[in-house]
Amino acid sequence: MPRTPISLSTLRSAHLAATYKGTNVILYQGDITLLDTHAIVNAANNSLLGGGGVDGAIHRAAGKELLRECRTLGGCSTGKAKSAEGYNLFAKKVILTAGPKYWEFSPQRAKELLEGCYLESLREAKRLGSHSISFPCISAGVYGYPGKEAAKVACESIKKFIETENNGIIKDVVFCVFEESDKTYYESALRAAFQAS
Ligand code: AR6
Repeated sequence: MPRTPISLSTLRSAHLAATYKGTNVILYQGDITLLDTHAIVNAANNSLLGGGGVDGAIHRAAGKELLRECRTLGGCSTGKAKSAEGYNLFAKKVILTAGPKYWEFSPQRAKELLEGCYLESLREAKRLGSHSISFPCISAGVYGYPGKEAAKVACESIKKFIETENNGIIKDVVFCVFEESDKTYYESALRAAFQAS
C-alpha cells in the first residue's frame, strides 16, 4: 500500500499546540515514519543497530541502508545523539538517541539522561540545519519511563532549548505520540509548559 506523508503544513494547521518564541510546538498521534519533517528522532538503543517498537518501525520504513550507515556510527551513549540519512523515509535525516532504561538509574539521573536525549537531538538537528523535527516518546515504551513524567521532561527540555540555544533555527517541533494515554499526558504537559508562560 502506498504510504502517504503527513506534511508540515497539515501538522501546523491541524495539530498545533503552541507557538513559543517563534517555534511551533505540535502534538500528533500516529506513526512517526509518515511525518514529513526534515528530521525524525529514533528512540534507539546503545548499539544503534535496530530493535523493536519505534526503532523497528523506523528501520523498516527507511530500508536496509539505514542499518548499513548505523553500523558505521560506533553506537551511542545513553542521553547522547547521532544522525544518519533518512533513505526511504519522508524525513531527510534520522537522529538516533539512546534513552535511559528507567530501572537502571535513580529517578533524578534518569531524568537528566532523558533531558539529554531531547537536548542532544535538538543540538544535532540544529547542526544539520533541520528546521523541523519530530520526536517519539523516548524511553516511555519498553525502557519503562513513566509516561506522565516522560511527557513533562520532553516539554520542559524543548522549552529550555528554545529559550537558550535555538536562535530561531528550529521552527517546528512535533511530539509524535502513539498511545492514547501519552496523548493525554502531553496535552497536560504542553499546557503547563507553554500556555502558562
Ligand atoms: N511511531 C511513533 N511512536 C511509536 C511507534 C511509531 N511507529 N511505534 C511505537 N511507538 P519504544 P523505548 C511509541 O519501546 O522505550 C527498541 O527495541 C511507543 O508507543 O519503541 O525508548 C530500541 O531498540 C512508545 O510510546 O522505545 C530499544 O532497545 C514510544 O514509541 C528500546 O526499544 C517508545 O517506545 C527503546 O525503548
